[in-house]
Amino acid sequence: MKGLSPRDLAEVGVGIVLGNTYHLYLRPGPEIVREAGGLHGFTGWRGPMLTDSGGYQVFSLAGIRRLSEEGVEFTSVYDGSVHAFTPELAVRVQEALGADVAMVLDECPPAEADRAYHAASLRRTARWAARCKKAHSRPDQALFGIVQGGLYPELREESLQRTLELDFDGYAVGGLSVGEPRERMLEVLSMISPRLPQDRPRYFMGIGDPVGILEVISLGVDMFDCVLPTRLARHGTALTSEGRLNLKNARYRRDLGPLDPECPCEACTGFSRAYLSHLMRENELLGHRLVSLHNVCFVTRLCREARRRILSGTYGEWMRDWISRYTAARS
Ligand code: PRF
Ligand code: ZN
Repeated sequence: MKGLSPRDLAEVGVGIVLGNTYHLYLRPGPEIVREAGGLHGFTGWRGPMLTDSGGYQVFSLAGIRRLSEEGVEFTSVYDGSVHAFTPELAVRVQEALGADVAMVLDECPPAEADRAYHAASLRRTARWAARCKKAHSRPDQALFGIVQGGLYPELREESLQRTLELDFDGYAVGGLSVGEPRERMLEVLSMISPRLPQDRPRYFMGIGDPVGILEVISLGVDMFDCVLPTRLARHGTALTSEGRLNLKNARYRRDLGPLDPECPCEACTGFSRAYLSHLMRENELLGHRLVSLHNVCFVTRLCREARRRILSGTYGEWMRDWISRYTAARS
């Protein structure tokens, strides 16, 4: 987590941390992590961890690449060196990293890919998923499958069936939140989600804005991940119950009130908006850290409240009110 220590994360109640196979494979390399006792030993975060397979990063970050039945060849974002991932290697690396949950190697096709591309891609992803499952050997690590198929209901259906057949410990929905309209995303999710087994976690890959989080939860999603809370923070944007607040805005330069009066985090209880605004304008590390801590605290509290509302049977109503407050224009 950029800028935050395991103690920070524990303090705001974070439940799980994600690591990226792509980045950790390139630097520092899986052997160094394994020798340190896996990601838990290496990072000092003792709570649950998940690693994404590297599939998404290869397709979203890499320059030149070659895609074949065997796997995917890509260039490092760090030094341009050429590497290749196969399903077997993605599993071997994730076993060395030692997170509690590993993901299959998949292809997340670009938003503009056509139907024929998606059809061929999801079938290859399904064959890769079978190879991942076969290669996976750590009984103390869960392995999740990933449903692809773009925005095509019949392709999602095919991907869903092929993924379910392989019997994973949990199921992710990939290939969404890649630039398509929200309604389309929710339509596809609402068709997949009810068909996923009740007793396995459902993971929506790559969503982190508060409204999106609440919407996918309403469709049965249990887990999600995104860099958004910390990335926004480094640009001076705080998440609050009344929407996004840009601390670099001139109106906060003399605002001695707390960032978010409802938030118990260190940024909100120990500092004023004026000081945080100053830190952000000066690009100070402390500003990045405090706003990152706040945004992670905000999302974590939101999820805790969502869980409470689900249990008390008031989720739908609460979500509608919450979203209208969050999206009403800041005065
Ligand atoms: N696949 C993997 N990781 C992902 C995605 C995916 O499709 C997405 C798509 N939103 C985010 N992260 N492996
Ligand atoms: Zn806060």
